[in-house]
Amino acid sequence: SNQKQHIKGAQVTGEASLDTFVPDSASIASSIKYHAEFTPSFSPDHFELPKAFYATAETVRDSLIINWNATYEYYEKINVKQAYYLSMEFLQGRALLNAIGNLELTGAYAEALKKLGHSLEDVDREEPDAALGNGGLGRLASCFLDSLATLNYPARGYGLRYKYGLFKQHITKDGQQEVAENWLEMGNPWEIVRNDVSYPVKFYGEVISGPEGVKQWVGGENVMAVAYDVPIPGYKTKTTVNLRLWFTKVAPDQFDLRSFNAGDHAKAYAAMKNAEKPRRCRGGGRNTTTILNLSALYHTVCAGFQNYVYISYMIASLQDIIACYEKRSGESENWENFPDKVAVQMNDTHPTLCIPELIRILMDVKGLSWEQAWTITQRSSLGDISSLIQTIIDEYGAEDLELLQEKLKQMRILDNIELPQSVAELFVKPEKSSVVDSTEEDDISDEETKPIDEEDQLEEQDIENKDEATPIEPDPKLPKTVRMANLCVAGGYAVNGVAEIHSEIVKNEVFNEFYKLWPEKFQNKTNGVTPRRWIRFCIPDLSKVITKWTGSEDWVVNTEKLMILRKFADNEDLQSEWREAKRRNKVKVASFLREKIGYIVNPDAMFDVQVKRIHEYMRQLLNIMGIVYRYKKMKEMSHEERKACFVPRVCIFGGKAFATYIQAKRIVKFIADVGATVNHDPEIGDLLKVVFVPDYNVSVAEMLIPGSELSQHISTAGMEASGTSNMKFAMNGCILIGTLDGANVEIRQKVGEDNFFLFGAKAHEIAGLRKERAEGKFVPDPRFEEVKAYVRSGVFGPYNYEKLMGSLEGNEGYGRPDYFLVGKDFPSYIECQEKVDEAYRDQKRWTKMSILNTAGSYKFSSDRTIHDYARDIWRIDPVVLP
Ligand code: T68
Repeated sequence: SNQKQHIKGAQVTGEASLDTFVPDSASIASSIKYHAEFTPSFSPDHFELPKAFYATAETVRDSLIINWNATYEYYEKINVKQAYYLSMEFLQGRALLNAIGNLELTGAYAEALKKLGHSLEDVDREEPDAALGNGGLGRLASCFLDSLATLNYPARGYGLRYKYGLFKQHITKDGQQEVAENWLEMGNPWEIVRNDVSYPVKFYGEVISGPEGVKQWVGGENVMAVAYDVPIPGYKTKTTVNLRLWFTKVAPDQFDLRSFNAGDHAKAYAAMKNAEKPRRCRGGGRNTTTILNLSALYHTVCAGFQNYVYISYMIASLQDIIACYEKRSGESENWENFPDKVAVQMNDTHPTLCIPELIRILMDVKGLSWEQAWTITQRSSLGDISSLIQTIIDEYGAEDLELLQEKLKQMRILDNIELPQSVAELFVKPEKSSVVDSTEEDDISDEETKPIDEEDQLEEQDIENKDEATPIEPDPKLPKTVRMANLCVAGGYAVNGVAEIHSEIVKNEVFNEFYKLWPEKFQNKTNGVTPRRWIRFCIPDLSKVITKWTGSEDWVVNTEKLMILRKFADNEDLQSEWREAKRRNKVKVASFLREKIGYIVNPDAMFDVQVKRIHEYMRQLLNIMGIVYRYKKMKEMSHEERKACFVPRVCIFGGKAFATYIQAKRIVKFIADVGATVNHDPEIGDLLKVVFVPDYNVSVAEMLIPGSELSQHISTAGMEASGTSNMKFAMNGCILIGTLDGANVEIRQKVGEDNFFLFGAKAHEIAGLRKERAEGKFVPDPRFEEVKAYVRSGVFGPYNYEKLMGSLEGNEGYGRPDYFLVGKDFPSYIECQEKVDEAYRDQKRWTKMSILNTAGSYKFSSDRTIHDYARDIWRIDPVVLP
């Protein structure tokens, strides 16, 4: 009752029920003071930052807990079917403003904090950005949680509580440097540890013969996975979704991942058991712990996500789902009904091991037959091939998989699946290359170009898959890798691509064999993003304009209302309000750039932005080569000519390169070098600025996207599964320049062809173009040759650009020439950029295009995606709490 009292605050008396209580600024201030004093994270004397943030967040969490308890109590009571969203990544970003926005308490909190001597803005900035993921895949998972809660769908999220988030990126004269992101350093006010919810995760063990010769796997060592719950509030609803993150009782930083990956499991275990063991350092002064934990995140989920340890923790999710099912069904427990109560969605193939694990539990623990277990599993698990291209590439480069192989054998997956194809080959392939330790960053040579190497393996694999007549006999002596995606397709009830073009590629190319076998499994669910975080809260002034012109705030939960804007796109009043709102956000970006990196940029220049992970297929290299071309042309002109010919632009880049992805890091260095030259060229002045924003993350995106005018989504066609930042930019009235790839195709349809700058080769042309390129038949555009020569001439400093420029030509030692077709698309790209300048000169036209982008973005709300999943795949209905 004390707890309730302080939540209600000093002013609340009488009969007010906690469920209906809406706090005012005075009660909020008193709650904040309570936490500042009684929650033992900081000393009591001063109410300063960051303490003010933690105390504030704790009061919000209190409110969330009340709603959250009500949510799950009710689901249990009515025993409703739930969706379980399993993802190795959640890119949550900051939670405070989002939570109080959803609770409709932003004003009250701002006032309360003011009384206590702080601004809400300053308090917000103290929150660490929770980056338990790399990019699009993790952010999609977070948008989905927001929509699930907002739309009142009975659901839960499951993931991993990584001790370190994705690294912090510093940009120095040498390019990208990585620094550990210790996001939990001061504690996480949003989470609650559930010491009573923990499950053993078993390693090793043996297969024993049980009664009647039935074999069973008995696990050996146990590690305990403990639940940490994070409440995810919906917008203007009491429904609060639980994100359950697993953590080990033995901290993962004590686990010797390096030895484990190298096959020395005994040593890894010894290290893990000795939790107090002092941290070791290794040569070069780099701290092993840091490396291990960073590796745990991005090697596990990026390079070798089949890494057994982390996926094993995910297996705790399944035990939890089963325990929850048993608890709810009580006496009437009937496993046949399991799929009527449970839909397990896997975000990409990373959590695929849950499929054999569910089968194992149902057979070995619950005593079901193979047929029953297989059918139940198929009916309740669902695969989402969200980053298929990368995934397939990754899994064929996987390492150290003896354990997985063993486990699958133990689960008798391989003995029992009957398919018209060679079973062993579908799920397990012999390891061709020797085992590589993916955590050995130091050992990776400068020649490393990982994605390309992996592409090679993919191609080999494709050939194997297609060659039914001559199946390759797996060599039993070699270690084997699991084909996670194949397992996912076979073991799941449905598989979906994440944009229409991607779903077609999935059906017609990547999984064509499976598609022929089970056409009914294959679906499309075009991705979406939450309009709460990505419009309503990140650009409040434009939101007000939208609300005014669409007549209400309904668009926040019903984005179809954004289409109303279409009929006013030419209206001068709307246009001037629109321009003002956008300009205010450009000014915010300009001050951020000044504060962060000391660059002064002109807010009246066009803000041209490319922010996403740095990857060759995303072609930041094409963007920067285009900028170099622009710069060179400017240099060749007189001052007057320059001004007449070019619209002033601020070209902004942001994104992280994987620490071991050398080619991507070269691209970062190149962009930074071009910036250093161009930005200090007095002849150029405000006409061109090139900025690399360090440490791009969710919070930076929330500030940058609203202030952008042109955004670049220029991947080699067929390589971007969907993209989701393209949707965020369109929502924020930003015009896209892009290829016909991923969701760009659908965005262009919705915003109108005239309001999208299209260029480049089409997906179906790519294979032919690559072949032509490899055969030396490609004739490069002279402007492209000119740019390469200019870079090589040393204008941008002494760095050796040969590796970068050479990759565009296929010089010896690098591999395939210009695999991502930068040279091929260069002419159409720079010509398209000329059209961009022309359009921008006519501000009326540009504003109209901007309005039509926001209007047409209605389709790309994650609410639409979640409704589609719920209806077509999960078969769950919304439940509004009483
Ligand atoms: C992204 N995938 C897709 N993967 O690239 C993007 N992969 O097109 C899509 O919009 C988004 O998923 C959501 O569906 C990723 O971000 C990864 O980060 C990743 C990590 C580990 C292994 C493989």
